[in-house]
Amino acid sequence: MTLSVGIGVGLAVAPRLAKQRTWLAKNLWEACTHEKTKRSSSGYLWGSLACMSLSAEVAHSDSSRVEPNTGVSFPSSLDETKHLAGVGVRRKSIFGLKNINVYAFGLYADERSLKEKLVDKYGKQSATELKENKDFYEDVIGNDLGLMVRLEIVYGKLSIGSVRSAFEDSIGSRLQKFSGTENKELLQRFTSQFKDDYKLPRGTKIDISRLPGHILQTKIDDKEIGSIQSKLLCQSLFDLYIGEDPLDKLAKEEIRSGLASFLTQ
Ligand code: DAO
Ligand code: DAO
Repeated sequence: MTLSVGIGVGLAVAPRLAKQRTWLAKNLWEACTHEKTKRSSSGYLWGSLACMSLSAEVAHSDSSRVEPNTGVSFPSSLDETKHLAGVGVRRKSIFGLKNINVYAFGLYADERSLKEKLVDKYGKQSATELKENKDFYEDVIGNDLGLMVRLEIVYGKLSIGSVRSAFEDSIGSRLQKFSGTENKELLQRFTSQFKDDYKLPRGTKIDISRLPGHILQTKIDDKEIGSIQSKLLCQSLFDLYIGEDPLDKLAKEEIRSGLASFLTQ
């Protein structure tokens, strides 16, 4: 009884995340109730184990989401203003030979500021319509609303030099796309926050947030290392994850559905 109440509550609080586990939950649940009615002692044991693992599954899915390629786990919410929309992985090909996983990422949005800025324009659309609506994502990327991406490093040998040259490509090309000019100075201001003596071992967490007024703030393992006020820089950064040509296509889809459901629910 206690168990089924626990499961009911777990599933109700985390409908989105629990969905992916429904198949597992259903099968375990069937095994669980079936074994219990049989009442044989070994059946009872297996039934109980299945029930325990089911409640562990549900409890887990309620509070975090694991990025499947890297096993990195992201809390479903970090505080009242940061709810996880989706997760993904940043890969990099080395000499065209093999792909390495560089970092896992989770994109968080402030549901309240998302609604405040965009509900008038998109509030009448269903989640399915919204998910296909490119204008909606352009508006999420370009508006002054709360977004954060958390990167967790998984590659153990990342050097600051390779990080700098990666953003010169990825962010640099977007600054150009959105503004029509190179913006070398802005890119330089961003990369100069990252001093040569910073270390980025596996497990380092980098939180990059858009704060009110288009301020892009970077924290490494919770320590603020710099903030830059620039709409163009914020837009270029989030375009990497949810724009039309993203770093991880599957993640973009997942994050887009997450954002659409935040606006419509
Ligand atoms: O060591 O040559 C190598 C591979 C390094 C890949 C670097 C990719 C950097 C991606 C940006 C990381 C941002 C934290
Ligand atoms: O993946 O290509 C990319 C770009 C990621 C941009 C993230 C910037 C984070 C910078 C932290 C560096 C710390 C030295």
